Amino acid sequence: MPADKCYYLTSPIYYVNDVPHIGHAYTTLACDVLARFKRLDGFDVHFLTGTDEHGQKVEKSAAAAGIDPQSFTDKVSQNFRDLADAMNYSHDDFIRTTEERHTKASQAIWTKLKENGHIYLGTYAGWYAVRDEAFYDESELTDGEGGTKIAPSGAEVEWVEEPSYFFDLSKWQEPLLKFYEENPDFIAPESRRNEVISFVKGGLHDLSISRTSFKWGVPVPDDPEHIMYVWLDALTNYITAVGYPDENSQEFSKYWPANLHMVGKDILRFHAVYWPAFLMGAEIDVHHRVFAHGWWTNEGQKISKSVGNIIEPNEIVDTYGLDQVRYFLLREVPFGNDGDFSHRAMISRINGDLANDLGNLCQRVLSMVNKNCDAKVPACAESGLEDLPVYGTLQEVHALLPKVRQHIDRQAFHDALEEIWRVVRDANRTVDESAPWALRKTDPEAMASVLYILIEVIRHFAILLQPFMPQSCAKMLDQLSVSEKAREFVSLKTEENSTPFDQNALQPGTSLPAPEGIFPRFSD
Ligand code: ME8
Repeated sequence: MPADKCYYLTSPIYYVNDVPHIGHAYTTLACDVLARFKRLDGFDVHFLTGTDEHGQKVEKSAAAAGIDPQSFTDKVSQNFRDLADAMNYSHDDFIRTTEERHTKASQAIWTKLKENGHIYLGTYAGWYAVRDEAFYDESELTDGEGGTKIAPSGAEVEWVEEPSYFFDLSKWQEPLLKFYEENPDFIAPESRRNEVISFVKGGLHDLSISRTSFKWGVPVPDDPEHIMYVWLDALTNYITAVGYPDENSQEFSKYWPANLHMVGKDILRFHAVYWPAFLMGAEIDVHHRVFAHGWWTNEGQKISKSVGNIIEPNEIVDTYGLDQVRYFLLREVPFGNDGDFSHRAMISRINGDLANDLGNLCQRVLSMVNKNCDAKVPACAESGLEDLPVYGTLQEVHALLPKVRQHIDRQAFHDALEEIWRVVRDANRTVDESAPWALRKTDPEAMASVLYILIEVIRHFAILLQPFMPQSCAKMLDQLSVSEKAREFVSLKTEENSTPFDQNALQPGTSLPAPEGIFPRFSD
């Protein structure tokens, strides 16, 4: 497969000590939709997710739970695997930073940076927030209660003073700015790109990349009293998973540099400043793009364990249905912006977009076919179709894939869905206009043609929407008797002026199962 037909994308690896909530589910969901889309579009996809298991924060949580860190991480990492199952993610690999392959890769990148002269030994004295596993400048802090100091993220910081290895980040200001300039799509959305550029223009300090005050992490090669800074360890997961340090391996050559690191806005700096600098320092190609999406709140409030308002993905999936939740999360908020989760908004999407628009279209068209066409794909006239109102909808549906592809390539999931829904609504309007139920007596052949075109339209929606709602679309495609191998995007017609008749179009005379509602209304 040529390299431009390979697609490697990653979610963040999550801190194991958190209870997985809707925010974690969201980032990996966006990756899942993208991965499924690319696979259906003929790409060789590698989709990575996993857990970040080292560092002081995890060590503290294990101590609080009264168990050793390894047993602790074994146990809690499972919560994120369970989340992946519950959300129906299609990842190809789930990495844990406590795996042997990862220790090897982390030590290898360290050694390479050292050999290249980018690491030196010194003493760190400054502010550190264990919650964020991040260092802060005095100037970034505000005063908290009882004389405490608070980082911009809200985390409390502590004063740290200890021997430490440093990475010469200050030397990377110019190379990074040049890289951003030459790669205008590297950071998205645009507003985030501007933030990163002005941060880098403000000057970079060398970065402390080892600690001696705790033990839970990857030991520094040749100086095991030092533990690698958890972010250097964590970021390296993206190359571990494709075979680093074996840069000649098939996996590495095929998939690296990654096409996309998907992250939340809180960790953009690590992915758009530190990680490219580490990669450049180790003479490894830099990833193509980082997308930093926005932040979810719950009914207007920040989501946090201490506030006690965590939205557990399992609970909302049980209440509303898996595909309904997947649809809602990517439709409700323009991807990149902050968003607010509210039950009212969820119900409105389920009853409006899913039940009234798409569900109703499928249900009424398939019921008419079942009743009036002997439960078989009806025959369609080969000419004179242009005069039917549904013909315009068919042409629109044929033009959808290239438009949706463009939106997906910008990670504009909401625009992709809106583009499809514009045609779903149009299809419902043309069903009313064509009134196939009235044609039954007056012109049964025209009725058959109208219904044929409408089920072709539905076939296109079902194929296109699979990345977002895999289970529901599989049901829709089963109801149209579409074979497994005819569910990829090559089976779609994509020319505006084409008629439905090609080898992948539904074959008249094919038996169809009795239709069943797929998108029920939600009532309290
Ligand atoms: O930062 N809204 O892990 P983490 C949207 N281990 N997204 C949210 C969210 C919210 N309210 N809350 C969390 C780490 N997220 C590091 C990452 S990567 C090499 C290491 C999502 O468990 C969002 O993607 O704190 C955010 O970036 C991520 O969870 C942080 O997860």
